[in-house]
Amino acid sequence: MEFFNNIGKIQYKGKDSTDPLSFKYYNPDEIIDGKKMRDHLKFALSWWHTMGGDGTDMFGCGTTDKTWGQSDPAARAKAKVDAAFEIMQKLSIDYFCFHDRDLSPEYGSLAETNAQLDIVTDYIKAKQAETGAKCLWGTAKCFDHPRFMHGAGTSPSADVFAFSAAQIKKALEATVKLGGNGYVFWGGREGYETLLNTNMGLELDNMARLMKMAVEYGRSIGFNGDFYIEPKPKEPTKHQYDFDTATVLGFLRKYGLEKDFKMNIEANHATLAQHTFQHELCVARINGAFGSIDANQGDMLLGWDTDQFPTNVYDTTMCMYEVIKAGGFTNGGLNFDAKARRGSFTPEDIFYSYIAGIDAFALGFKAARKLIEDGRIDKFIDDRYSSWKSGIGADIIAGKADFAALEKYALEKGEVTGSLSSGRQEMLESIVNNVLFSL
Ligand code: XUL
Ligand code: CO
Repeated sequence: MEFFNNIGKIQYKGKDSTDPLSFKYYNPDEIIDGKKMRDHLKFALSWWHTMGGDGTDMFGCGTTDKTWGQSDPAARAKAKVDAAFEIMQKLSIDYFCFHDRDLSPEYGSLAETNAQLDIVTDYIKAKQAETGAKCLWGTAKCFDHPRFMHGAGTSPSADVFAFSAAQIKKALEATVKLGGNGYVFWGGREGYETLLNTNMGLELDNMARLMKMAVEYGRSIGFNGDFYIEPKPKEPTKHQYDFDTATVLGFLRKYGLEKDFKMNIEANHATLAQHTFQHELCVARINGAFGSIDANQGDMLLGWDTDQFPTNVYDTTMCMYEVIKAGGFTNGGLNFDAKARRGSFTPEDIFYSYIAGIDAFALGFKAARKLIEDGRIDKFIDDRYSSWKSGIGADIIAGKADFAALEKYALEKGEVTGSLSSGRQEMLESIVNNVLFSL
């Protein structure tokens, strides 16, 4: 059955096209640097927002029908698969990401829930064989059901911890079954509201225990991909443990998890942590922890996780600049953890919003490549640090200068003002505009 029969396969029509149902910048099969654009960008559909998100918010019910014509949960789960594969195929999206419960809901018992999930993953696996669609990553929804009200791995209840472990075990199996190259831990309710009722030390130790078990089990069933942590500073809890990339790196290193885990950086989470998206990507990159991206954007005037489709080309450019500097995606990709606004409620809006996000990243990719090719920014940075290449700078880096030697140097030198140069921020920002607007 076709769900979107008034929409055909979205074609690349170039930047002069005014057809809203066409790509202006994303030409999936265009070869750039010996690789198709689709393989550079590795776009993924998010099963939760796209297949399940109906516009419900805390002030009102859904505005769009995501029942896919079925009232029975098992039949709906199957219809969702059909609709998801149709959307991916029509938008030339090669990957999808899922929470276990997005694919198939909870039933009466964990055993029944698992058995129903198997039926759905069998069905997806068959559709993958037919279409070639791939799984970017999977995860477990250990934050929705009331049992997770105080967290999953960080719950004060050992029973909840055990239940979470069982759920993650199954979600890992589903990820491996669907060929996923990533498995995500997003903190969900792993955080706290008040220290008056919280043993933070035990909660963090337990979170690490859960992750260690996931790594051991995952590797034992043939999961060779990356585990990811997705940092987020707040929402739903006041203080999420995985605040930002730097915090998460400290956690991973304390518990010896840094070899198996990389970052899944989400744009809107970065801005909630008062960082730019690029900052989070850069921290991940320089620590060898860059993994994957949840592509979206927030609204600076709102300050919560609005998960909007990304359209800000300046941000997508600086994002792709970091991705290129990190050597491109390996196991990761660009997952649209994004939803159309509640008022954008028709089936076409799914397509308009993905086209907007995809084109914004295609443009960002092209702009980032030009920025690097142009070379002015890189050369400026290189020159700015030239004092580290010879003389006292080279001695410091080589470990040849201690405090006594540096004091002698400074005393002989007197003042340093003469060797300071301008940071030229405004000039550099104007170079970025120059590159962006001459694409
Ligand atoms: C929540 C969020 C999640 C994760 C997966 O803010 O981003 O959807 O990406 O659990
Ligand atoms: Co996310």
